[in-house]
Amino acid sequence: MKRTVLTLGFVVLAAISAACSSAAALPQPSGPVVDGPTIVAKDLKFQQSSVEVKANENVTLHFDNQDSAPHNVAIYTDSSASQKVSIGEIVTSARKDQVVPALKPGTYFFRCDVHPDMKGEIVAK
Ligand SMILES: [Cu+2]
Repeated sequence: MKRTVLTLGFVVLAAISAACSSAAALPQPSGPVVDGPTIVAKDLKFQQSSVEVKANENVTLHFDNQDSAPHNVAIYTDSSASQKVSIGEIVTSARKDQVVPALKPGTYFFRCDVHPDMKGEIVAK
């Protein structure tokens, strides 16, 4: 009986980790990367409601989470958050760089996936 429970537990764990890794699978940008803006999270808000990046270049985004709450920068094509562009790692009280793949000129949407009320826009020019 104990062995069955252990085996079941392992199968469930394996299924969960498989689901997580496929959900996180976004193509990693290749080629040169230019430096980009910093986005600060503080008091459960992004301190920048709009940041600008160079269009058509991979950009390093600097995320600075000054909260003890977990946040990330998750970029989507628009506020429906249905099409992912770049999903940053969720961190707590830490800085994290994130390479955003080259964006065509336009306005994109970002939010914290943990707190979807935290949001802003990224303008690629
Ligand atoms: Cu958050």
